[in-house]
Amino acid sequence: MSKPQIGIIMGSKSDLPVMQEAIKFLEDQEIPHEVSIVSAHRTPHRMVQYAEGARKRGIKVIIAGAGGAAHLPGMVASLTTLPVIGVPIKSSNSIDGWDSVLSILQMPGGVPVATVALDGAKNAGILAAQILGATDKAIAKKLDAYKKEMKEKVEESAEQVESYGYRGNKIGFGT
Ligand code: RP5
Repeated sequence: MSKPQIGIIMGSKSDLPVMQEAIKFLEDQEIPHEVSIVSAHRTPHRMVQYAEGARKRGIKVIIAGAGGAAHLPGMVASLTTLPVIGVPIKSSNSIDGWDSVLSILQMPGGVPVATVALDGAKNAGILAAQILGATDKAIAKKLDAYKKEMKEKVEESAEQVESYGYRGNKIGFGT
C-alpha cells in the first residue's frame, strides 16, 4: 500500500476492538492508512508530536478514538488544521458512553471535531474516505461502488422479506 493518507489513533490499546471497524473499512477499500496509540493524558508530548507532524508526513485526515474523559480528538484538532473525526468509545472508564460522546462533541467554536456515533468507528472510516474522495477520483469511485453494494443488499433483503409472505401491507412502489 502507498503512503498513508489517513491517520487512525486511539487513546489506548483497549480501544482497538472498536477502532478495528474503521481500519477494516479502509483495508477493504485499499485506502492507505496508518494506525497508532496516542494518549492525550498518558503521552501528551507524543500527542503534540503526532498532531503537529501529521500533515508533513502526508496525512490528510485524522481519525481519533477515545473513551471516558475523551480529550484526544479535541486536543489533536487544536494542534492541526487537518480535519479530525472523533470516535467516542464506551470504555472501561466510561459511565455510560455519554461522557465520551459529550467530551468529543461539545467543542468550543473555532476547533471543530466531526463526531460520529458512540463506537461508530466504521462511519469514521467512511467519512475519512469521503473527505479524500472529494478530490481523489479513484477513492470516489470506490465509495460509489460501496454505496451501490449497500443499496443492493437492502433491496435483496426487501425481496426476501416480501417473499416470506409478509404481504399484508406490501409496500408496492407504483402499485
Ligand atoms: C481513554 O481511557 C482511552 O481512550 C480508553 O478509551 C480509556 C481506557 O483506557 P485503558 O485504561 O483501557 O488503557 O483515555
